[in-house]
Amino acid sequence: MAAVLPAVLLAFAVSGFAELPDSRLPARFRDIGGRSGKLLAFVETREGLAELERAGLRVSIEEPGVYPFEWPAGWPAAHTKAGASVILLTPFSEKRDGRIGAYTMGSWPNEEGHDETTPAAARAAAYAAKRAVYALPSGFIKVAKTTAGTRVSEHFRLGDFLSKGQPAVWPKYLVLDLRLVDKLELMIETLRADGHPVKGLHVMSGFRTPSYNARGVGPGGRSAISRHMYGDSADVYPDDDGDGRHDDLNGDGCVDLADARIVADAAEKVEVSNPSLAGGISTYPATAAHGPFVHVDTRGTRARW
Ligand SMILES: [Ca+2]
Ligand SMILES: [Ca+2]
Repeated sequence: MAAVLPAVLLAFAVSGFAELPDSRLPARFRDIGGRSGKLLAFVETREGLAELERAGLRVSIEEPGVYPFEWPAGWPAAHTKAGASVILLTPFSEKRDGRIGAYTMGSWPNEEGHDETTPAAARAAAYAAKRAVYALPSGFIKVAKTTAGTRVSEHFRLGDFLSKGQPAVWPKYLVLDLRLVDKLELMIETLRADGHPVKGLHVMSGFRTPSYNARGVGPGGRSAISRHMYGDSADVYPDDDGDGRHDDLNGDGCVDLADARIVADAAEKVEVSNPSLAGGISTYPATAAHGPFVHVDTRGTRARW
């Protein structure tokens, strides 16, 4: 049974917008839209919402989930986005024995009680334990069938980033760093500016649950400590012609790494202009299973392989 989503009203408890308390708002909230200006969602923990309330906003969200966002009257037009959403994360602690409800998540290699005992998992755990960028997610975006189509930015929806697997299980749970979405939006913009008027980028793989990722770990396969489990990675390609493979961007009649390099170059340019979105960029050739694609992430430091 599809429940009607309650509208959310964030209203200033203070009077007069002449002195809009922008400066009292947490920085992430003042940065609406991200670097691209195209983000359409806020992802908050319960503590984050409490912080907004302390800044003078009234928030009427009780349950974790995805809600339409109503802009307070008087909010500067430059900040407002039609169709934006506010997302309250499901706390990480809701995951028990590797599951949240009927959804299987597994456990992160650096999570206490991780049950993998392979040498690869042990090495991954040791590596991640020393690095803050591998901190466990603060929570999960609960995605119902009815909210999978929710836009997180101009060109991307929540459903684009869901882990593969468990097709019949709803709700699903997602880890998604909006800085990744911001980077993808800037890549689209850059490709267009460079003479490749792509409609968007297809996300071949976004978030991977640790249990899904673990199935592909091995020589030539996935990393045991893949950034995809931390929600800031996507494997993408432009697919305006909808054939399920990378488009022939350079128009030479074949689809290969040269086309993927055009997308990777766009990501490089985005990083030069936006150091805060630095991370991994790599092109991958076609195999029997898929066409060429580009991996991008926003791990915070430059990585190439
Ligand atoms: Ca194509
Ligand atoms: Ca080509």
